[in-house]
Amino acid sequence: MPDDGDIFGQIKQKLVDTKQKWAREGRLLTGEQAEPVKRKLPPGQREVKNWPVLDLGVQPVVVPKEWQLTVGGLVDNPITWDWRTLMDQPVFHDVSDMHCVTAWSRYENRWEGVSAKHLLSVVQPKPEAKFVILKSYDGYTTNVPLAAFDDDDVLLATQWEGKPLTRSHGGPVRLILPKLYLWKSAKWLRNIWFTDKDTPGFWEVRGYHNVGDPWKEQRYG
Ligand SMILES: Nc1nc2c(c(=O)[nH]1)N[C@H]1C(S)=C(S)[C@@H](COP(=O)(O)O)O[C@H]1N2
Ligand SMILES: [Mo]
Repeated sequence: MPDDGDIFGQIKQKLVDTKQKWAREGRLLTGEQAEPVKRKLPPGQREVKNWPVLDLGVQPVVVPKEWQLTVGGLVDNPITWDWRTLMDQPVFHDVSDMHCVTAWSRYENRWEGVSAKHLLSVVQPKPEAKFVILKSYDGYTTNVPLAAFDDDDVLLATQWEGKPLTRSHGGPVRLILPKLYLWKSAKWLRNIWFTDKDTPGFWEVRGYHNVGDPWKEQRYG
């Protein structure tokens, strides 16, 4: 007990009592032990600090003024967006990791663009739509389950680390779908097609996995 009885002494004693009680109860203890390890990577991946460029050896020149995105197939409201219309959509920011099937991963990329959730709210896929086919200005295609496209961290990216997406990385607009290997994230995005019939894309018909979840190491198959 404090013997001076002043208000400051009493408040302090209350804090001490609380901390002592927490210590007796073992507050916040998990009962687990851990080594101070680096953040975990998906199997077989290594971290890089740079951002490698991978494509088919063709980097189409798509200037914002001429860029258009058409979204159609099994949707209630097919759309064609030009750059100005894209810029009128709500801005979405996110930070996420990239995992490339060639075994590099890059942590915490800061993205800006338009969220897939917003796009879906505009086009309204029909209940029969189960797959999304992405087509690009270089002729590249890739397919993803609608359930994977319809996720909080998926976006049509226009900026990376506060700067416009460069041509080599798929500018002016590319998909970013962080939970699947990066080959699913179509660069120079041109067309999004909703379908009830899955259609394997460029790499999927060449031996890459149809889904491509890095945590399950779905590289090939
Ligand atoms: N349009 C288009 N998108 C593409 C590709 C491509 O060749 N064309 N390559 C894919 C592959 S295999 C990878 S690993 C990533 C690479 O993206 P980056 O060059 O920005 O790292 O883009 C994917 N998206
Ligand atoms: Mo790739």
